[in-house]
This record gives sequence, C-alpha cells and structure tokens, in this order.
Amino acid sequence: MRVLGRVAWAWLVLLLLQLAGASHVVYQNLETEAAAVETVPPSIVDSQLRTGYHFQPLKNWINDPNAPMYYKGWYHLFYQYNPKGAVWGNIVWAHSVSRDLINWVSLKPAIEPSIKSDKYGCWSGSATMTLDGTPAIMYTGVNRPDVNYQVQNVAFPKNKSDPLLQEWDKPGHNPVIVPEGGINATQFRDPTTAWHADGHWRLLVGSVVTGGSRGVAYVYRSRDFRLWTRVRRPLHSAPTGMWECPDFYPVTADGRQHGLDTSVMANDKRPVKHVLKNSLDLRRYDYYTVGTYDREAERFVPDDPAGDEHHLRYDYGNFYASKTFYDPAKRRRILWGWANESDTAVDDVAKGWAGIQAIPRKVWLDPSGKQLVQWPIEEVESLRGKRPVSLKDRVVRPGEHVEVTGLQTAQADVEVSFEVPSLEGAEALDEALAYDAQKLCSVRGADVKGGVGPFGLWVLASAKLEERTAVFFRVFRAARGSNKPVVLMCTDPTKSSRNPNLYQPTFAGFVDTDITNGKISLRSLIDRSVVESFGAGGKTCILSRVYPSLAIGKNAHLYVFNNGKADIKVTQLTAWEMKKPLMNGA
Ligand code: DQQ
Repeated sequence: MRVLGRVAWAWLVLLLLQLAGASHVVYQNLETEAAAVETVPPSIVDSQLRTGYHFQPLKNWINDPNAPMYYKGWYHLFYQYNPKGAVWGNIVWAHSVSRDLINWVSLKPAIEPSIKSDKYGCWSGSATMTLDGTPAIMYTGVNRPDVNYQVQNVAFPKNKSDPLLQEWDKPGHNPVIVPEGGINATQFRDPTTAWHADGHWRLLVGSVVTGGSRGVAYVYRSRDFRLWTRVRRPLHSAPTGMWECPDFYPVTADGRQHGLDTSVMANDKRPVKHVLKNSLDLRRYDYYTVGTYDREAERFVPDDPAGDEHHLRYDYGNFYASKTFYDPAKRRRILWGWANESDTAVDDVAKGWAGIQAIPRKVWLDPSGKQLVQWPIEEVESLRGKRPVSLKDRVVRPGEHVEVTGLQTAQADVEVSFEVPSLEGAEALDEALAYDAQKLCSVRGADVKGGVGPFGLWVLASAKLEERTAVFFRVFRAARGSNKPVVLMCTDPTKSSRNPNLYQPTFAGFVDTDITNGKISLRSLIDRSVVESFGAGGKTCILSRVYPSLAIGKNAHLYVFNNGKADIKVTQLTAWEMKKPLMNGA
C-alpha cells in the first residue's frame, strides 16, 4: 500500500511538472560549456549523453528485458540488473511499473538469489497468464558457480490482488526443469512465455547441442506449471550456435495489425502464422523466421527454408535479448529489446550506468507474410512537444544539405517522406555484396557518392558538421533476374564523435519495399546517445548508440542530406522535440 502511495505521488509530480511546462531540461550555460569542449577531451560522463525517454534505471548495469506483462491496469517490466555496479554481475530481476509504457516507476527487485536453485544467478525468463489469470514467472537459475549449471524455476505473486505484483514466491518444489538426458547443462536457459492447448502448457528453453554448434529450442509440457516433461524432439534447431532468449508467438496473417495472445492457434477460420526468434550468442543479434507451428508434432516449419540462415532481424543495429508480450488492453503485441553501450567498460564505470531498453515497438506481420513490421508504440507520441517544425516539398540537390531549424534536436522524433523523381541513375549492385547489407554499407557509407542516394538525415550533427550520424537510404539497380530495385538502409556513425575509444560500426539492412513509385519514409527517434530508426514504415529498423563530443544539448543539429547524383524531394518532414517522461526516479 505504501508503494502504491509512492507511485501515486510520482504521477502527481509528473502532472505538476507538465503543467508547469518544465518537462524537459534547459541548459543555461551550454555555449560556454561547448566552448570548453573544444579544448578538453570529450567526456563520456557528460550527463547530457544520458538518454531521457528510453527506459533505464537511475544507475548501474542493465541487460535483457524479462517477463513484460500487463496486469490489472499496469504494465510491468522486469530486467536483468546489477545492483552493485555498471558492469554485468550479481544479476537480479529489477522491476518497474507503468500505466502507459512511457512513464516508469521503479519498485524493489522482484526476484533475487534466495534458494538453492538460483543461488548463483537469476537469469532471463518470461511471464505467462495462467488460466485463472494469475501470472507465473519462469526464469533460469544458476545453481552451481563452478560450471554455470542452469535450471528453470517458477515464481508466483504472493498477493494476486496487488496490481503492482511487488512480492514473488518461489515454491519449494523448484527447480521445475533440470537439464537431463544429455542436454548441455551450462547452456540451457531463458524459458519463454508458455502457450496452452489440449489441457497442456508448453514452453521453450534455449540451448545448443552438447559438443556441437546446433542452436536448439527444447519444448517442455506441463498440465500444472509444476511437473514439466520434455518433448522428444525440439521445436526447431539450426547450426548457428547457442540460442539465447527464444521467443515464439502467433501473428495474424489477415493483413491486419492486431496482436494475438500467445495461446492462439491457426484454424480453418483464422489465418495465423508463427514467429520464432532467437538471440544468437555468437553474433549478438536477434534473428527471426516466420512459419507454421505444427502442434501435433510440436514442430516449427519456417516458410522460407533459407530462413534458418537468418536473413531477417528485428533490428540491424544494437538490439539484443528481446522479448514480446501480448497487451490485452490495446490488443497488440509489443516488442522490448536491450541496447548495450558501445563505449568501453571503463567508460561505463565512469558514467555509473550501462544499457537501455529500446522504445517498445508494436509488431505485426507484413501483408506479404514474409516479414514483420515494427513501429514505436503510439504512446511515445505523448512526449512530442507542441510546436513541431516541418519542411514541405523541398528538393535537395546532389551534394546539398538542408538544416532543419527551430527546435532542439538532441531529443527529437523526426518523420520524413522522401520522393525520388527518377531511379535511372541508380548504381549497379556488386553481386558479391548483394546479400550482405552490413558489408555493402561499410564500403559504401554515407560519404561515398552514389547515384540515387545516399540520402537521408544527419542527426546529432555539430554546427560545422565535424560530427554527424547519418541515417540513410541508397538505391541500387535491380539484381539480375529481378525487376525490383534494391534499397539499402544504413546508419553510419563513423563520424559521430571525436572520442577515439568507441565501437562505431556502420549498421545496415535491406528494405523489402517497392521503390518504383519513388516513395520511401524514415522515422528517427533521437535521444542524446541513441538513434533508433524505422525505414519504410517499420520494415527495416536500426538502433545505434553514439556519443557525440560536440553535438550535445543545444549544439546538436539536424539536416537532410543528399550525396547522390539525382535530386530527391522531401515531400514532408515533421520534427518534434521530445519531453522527458518519469523515468524510474531520474
Ligand atoms: N543474459 C542473461 C541470460 C541470457 C543472456 C544473463 C542474454 O539468461 O541468455 O544476464 O543476454
């Protein structure tokens, strides 16, 4: 009850702040500070590099989002957290709650090492709404320090009538799943949300076959969430190394965007596909395939047999260990993903914090059935300032850049619609790179002149453009045997900072869109040290962490640029400053 009071207070404070118009920070002495920056080495601990509207706790290390759920009017997010510092270790499940997925209040950790079967770590897991509406959490416990031996535990709320679910109980019969029958006990973790059919719950546990490199998702079945039996054959496997944080869920295949509860199955009247996502430990990216779930056989069959080669990613940038949940309040499926820092561990210790969660994204199946589409949840728009700035029907000539002025852009939401009058000048696609977007972008970055493109945005740019992060498209002529031009989307942060110790690779993905009508859109959410971009309405997404040394606070500029040989037109650009939400007490 006391905590509920605290939460109510926090909301009241937020309301008052908003009424007072003080919902984003104003830096009075920025000019003098900026002048100082010219003479001293860039400082990673600058508080103006800390994100504002992305989820993060007050301090310390965070990684995977765990067990997101909606319960009695509140959204819950648990996450891997080190209460003792800004590097990975001492992992507990931190817990925050929200009414709108934007303003967050932090509660005390929900799950901490306390029993034999989680004594050496409470690692990732998921929540399931059981049949009577009680949430159950399944999570990985590490029960032997020497070999990282992993088992799966269950926890239930102590008080079901508490909407904040502050206390969690671990029944005495834990662990409920142990690595038996030749399973690789040191690589056996991250149980999914369970789904229910024919009187049984099923869930997946990620692993890699003992002594091999085949990533695998084992299926476990239970009638009561207590006794779990492994199904003989795994749901799926592929030669891609350890599968961390699997996620498996239905999506509607009727071209609409509404989400489905995890237990919904396809039937004659309901066109449903399933999505299997795995976080590949070897590559540290989240890959998914779309396919069919055969419940009788307990097998997943990807539609595209080459899918296991993992062409499709949620995000082609810094985004890992993600997890979805079904939001019954708005009938949508929402994706959370962790974005690591790309500075050094020493920097993280100096900053006192590391890791953020990406803006939650609504996710649905594209009408083509071939891929997912993702879009920032609509609630993020409540942070947009009242006076957006816009450009309309502005032609940007080859080599030209146009500044978007009239607002601060260190924390902004920018939506642009481009029109490409002609595709005639598009470059030929080097066949050797036709399947490797990342490499293609690294050799043809934002400053390499092209035909149609590169064109897009320079964000977090300094006044003289020494620093800038480019988010852009580049169009190539159709590959042999096709009449569809190839669209590449890239984020190029190689000029984003003068700090020499950063990991700043270019990130890129192809965009499966038909640009023959000349139209393509881009949205970028900019938040000081993160740029999260959505190409072609969310078909290709790229999150990048950047740490400008000049382009901070009021010194951050925004431009549209065109480094191609053909004109491009900005039919519409709208940019909003972003307000600061309530963020776990920050
Ligand atoms: N992080 C957790 C594991 C998971 C990994 C440990 C993925 O459960 O496999 O913090 O980032």
